[in-house]
Amino acid sequence: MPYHEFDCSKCIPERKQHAVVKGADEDITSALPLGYLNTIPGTISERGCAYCGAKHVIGTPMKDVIHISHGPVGCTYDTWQTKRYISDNDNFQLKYTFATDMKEKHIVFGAEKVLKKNIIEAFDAHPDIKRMTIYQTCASALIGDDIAAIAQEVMDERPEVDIFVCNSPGFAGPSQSGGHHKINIAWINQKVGTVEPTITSDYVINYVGEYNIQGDQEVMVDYFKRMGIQVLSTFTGNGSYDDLRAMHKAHLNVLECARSAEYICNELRVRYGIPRLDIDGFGFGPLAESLRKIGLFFGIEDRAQAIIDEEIARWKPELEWYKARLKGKKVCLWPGGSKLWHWAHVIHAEMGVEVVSVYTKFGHQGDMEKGIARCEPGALAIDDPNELESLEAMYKLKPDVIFTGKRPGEVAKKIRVPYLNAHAYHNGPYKGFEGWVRFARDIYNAIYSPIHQLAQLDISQQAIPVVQGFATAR
Ligand code: CFM
Repeated sequence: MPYHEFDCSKCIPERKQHAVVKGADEDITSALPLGYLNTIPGTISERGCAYCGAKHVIGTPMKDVIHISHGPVGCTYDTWQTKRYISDNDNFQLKYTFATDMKEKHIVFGAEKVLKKNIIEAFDAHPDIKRMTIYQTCASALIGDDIAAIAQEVMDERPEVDIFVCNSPGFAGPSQSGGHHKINIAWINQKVGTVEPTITSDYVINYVGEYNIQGDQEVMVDYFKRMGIQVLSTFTGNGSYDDLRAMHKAHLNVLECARSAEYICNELRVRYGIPRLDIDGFGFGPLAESLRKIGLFFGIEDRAQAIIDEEIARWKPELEWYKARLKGKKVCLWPGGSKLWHWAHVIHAEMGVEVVSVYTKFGHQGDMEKGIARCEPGALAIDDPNELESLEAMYKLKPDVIFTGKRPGEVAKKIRVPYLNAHAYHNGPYKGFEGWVRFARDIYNAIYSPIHQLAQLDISQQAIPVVQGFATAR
């Protein structure tokens, strides 16, 4: 059923179809908001752009690479260090950011020369790094600089270096999701198959759609290694550029975030015959099932089961301690894409936390469908939300905590609703058995922190008219 009371839909009637409440006996599809469309003009969307999706979600977690943006400095600077994709390469990929710093004169006369100068300067400044990715931005795309030709010139002059070019300007899609697609396809077209790996196991995987947020990748890779599996590459968290050129030699693609990386898995299946296995590293149940599935594929279920038994025996009592204290608490689960369905059911099942709302900034309809299917009737689903809608939802639903990003999170704090960072985490990793307990601990700390008494946290005392006043004042 549509969420008719939304003030925002009074100003922008089209928004009505983007916010829907799951009814008691409706089939799921009738409770689906519209999704993955261009943002409606007049709403202030929380989405990122296609450049950001390509560079900051997928490209830059690669650890042994100089990542350059060919564009004005703001594209690079304003997106620098907004994520926490750590690496075991002394976090080189997080410490530095590179831009060609295009100015007005470059827009008029072209910026290919300045690009080449920057590529060479960057390599010379970091003599140990021989790999580079270059990202087109709106500015360099509009003037038509031929980045691939410049990259080839440098590779011809310096045979020891290798450069990947990603043409995904900000306008290449309605959101960051357009950029995910573009870089997936660009990587397989340009780089996969250009390095031959050393195979050391009978069980060889690529771990795909995993970005090592606060160490997620390292936790999961540890399980795979304990099963005797060789992880040829990780696309792309803590991933190495040359390992990712060898993806074509894996026996199996183990896919974590399908929203951002199913494209390359599907292409690896078509071009190289490598099967795709979707897994889920969040929550004891889904993770155990995932390890079993991988074990089953290779005929090593016993190894998977041994790890599951050991880890659950070790961590379950702690999870139960938190569950007893979190039971019945209400959360708005407001991430960007696939975390909405990775988390919805398992937060409820394993921590007792009730999901009263899901939203996705850029997820496709399938993501929302899976998310809503995993919520109880009455849950509010919002596609491509804006600040006003989030505020109204918090006043009406009165959640105990919300899981979202920094910007909407700060808005929540202003009305004294505690928030956890669903993107970069608070004290992650959150994947793995241990990680899931860390997540429960962060939720517990968010809800029970004594700071809320000092700040007189009581959303039930705060009236909705504040939001309506907000709307009318505009
Ligand atoms: Fe996949 Fe991600 Fe997500 Fe995503 Fe993202 Fe992210 Fe996210 Mo922030 S790749 S869709 S574009 S799981 S950056 S690591 S947390 S919005 S829900």
